[in-house]
Amino acid sequence: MTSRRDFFKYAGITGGAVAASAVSRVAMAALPEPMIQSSSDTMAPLVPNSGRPYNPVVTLNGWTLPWRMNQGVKEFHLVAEPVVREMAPGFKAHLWGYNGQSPGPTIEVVEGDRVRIFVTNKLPEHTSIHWHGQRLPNGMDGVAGLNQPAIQPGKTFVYEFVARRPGTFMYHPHADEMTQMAMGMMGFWVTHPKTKHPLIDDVQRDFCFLLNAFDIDPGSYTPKIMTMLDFNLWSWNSRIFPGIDSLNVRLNDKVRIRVGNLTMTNHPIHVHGHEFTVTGTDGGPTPKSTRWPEVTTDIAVGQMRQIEFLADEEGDWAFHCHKSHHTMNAMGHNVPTLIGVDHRGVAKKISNLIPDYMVMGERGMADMTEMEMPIPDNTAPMMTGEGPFGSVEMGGMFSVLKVRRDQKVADYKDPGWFKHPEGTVAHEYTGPLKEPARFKAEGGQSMPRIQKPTSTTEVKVRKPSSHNGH
Ligand SMILES: [Cu+2]
Repeated sequence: MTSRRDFFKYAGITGGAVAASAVSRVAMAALPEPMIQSSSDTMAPLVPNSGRPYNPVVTLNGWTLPWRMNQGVKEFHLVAEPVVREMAPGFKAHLWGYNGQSPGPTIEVVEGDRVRIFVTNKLPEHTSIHWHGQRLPNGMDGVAGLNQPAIQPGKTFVYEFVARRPGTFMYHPHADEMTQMAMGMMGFWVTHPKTKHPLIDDVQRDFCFLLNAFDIDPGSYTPKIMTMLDFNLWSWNSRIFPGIDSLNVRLNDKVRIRVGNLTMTNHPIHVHGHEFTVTGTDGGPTPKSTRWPEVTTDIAVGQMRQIEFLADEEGDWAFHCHKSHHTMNAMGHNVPTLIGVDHRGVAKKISNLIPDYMVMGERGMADMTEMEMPIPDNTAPMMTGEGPFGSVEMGGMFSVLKVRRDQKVADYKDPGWFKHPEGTVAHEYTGPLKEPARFKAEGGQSMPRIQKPTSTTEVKVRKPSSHNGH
């Protein structure tokens, strides 16, 4: 892999926008040079330097694939290959993806563009790509066996179609799908409108990411591909909190976030401090009459949702999946609830036998974030992330929407933690505490009983054997 990377010299890829329209010297202009991304950072939006103009998206912890124009056709080159993805600092996974990363690069085109995509298969098994949601000729739909022969290892296929309708799409294999999606093969696709569209508003910030999930045992690198539902890593673009970059916007920006779900369960995606509307699905922009305010929207398996809101409240706002076990990282979850159980004495005895033994959960699980428990190498902590007030106690599908008055136009840099105005942070109360006024059975503020019970009813317990013979 290293020699191939050296060979292609991916100049200009690190730390910012990538030069578009690269033409390979070695491929004699037959194929667009495959751009490879080695970083899992959020790359700056790729402002188009050829074709129709548009306001580009920002892929969370990802990037947009440069293209070249070839006689009016936008040409892209995707390489399906094994990749190493840093899912969070200190935790790397051996996945499959496209052009160096999982997910693959975002493809951005304009409504009406003729698009040609070369797909080179460097996986050890056959693959194909399905262009989820697109209107296209049936033979370009990418279902191996049904619409085309599978792309064998070492082969390159060409897909070509016109991006007929604007909106939010994704791509993924339709060959040995369970394995290939469990390994991280997927990518985002955005088709921008050609002209002003009555149902598509201009926005100042346009983010996109895919929901995905992996089952990687603590201390190992490769996902278990036979897992159907019980995944242990819930990720956005194959990143887990605190590895997911924040969404940094300027106060009063109109913000669009596009999300696609390629996991095997639904995710109620929730934003704090603002209300949004769902303005589009993978079926296209939604009619205005169907839009209502929400703070959470459920994204079902195989669905895409586009949410929009005015970022008019300054601060660091949590943005996450509302399933609480999806904001945790790999853990053993066959753990009994031990809240209220006093372990003193027992722990000492056990630690004589097992030196690393630790007590978990007698006051809830928050203690876990403060404990220095030995964990295997290459394992993400279960709940972590240092915030300005301590541990955020989160993992998985969690990030922060940072709304700042002084964030510059089109600047996506992390502004750091929010500086709260004086007197606007919840704080400890140190004054006198009154006895809480507890409810009385009678004579309180509740409706009085109509009549006093004349007798008390007790539950009668019968032995199972006494059921016989009646
Ligand atoms: Cu979720």
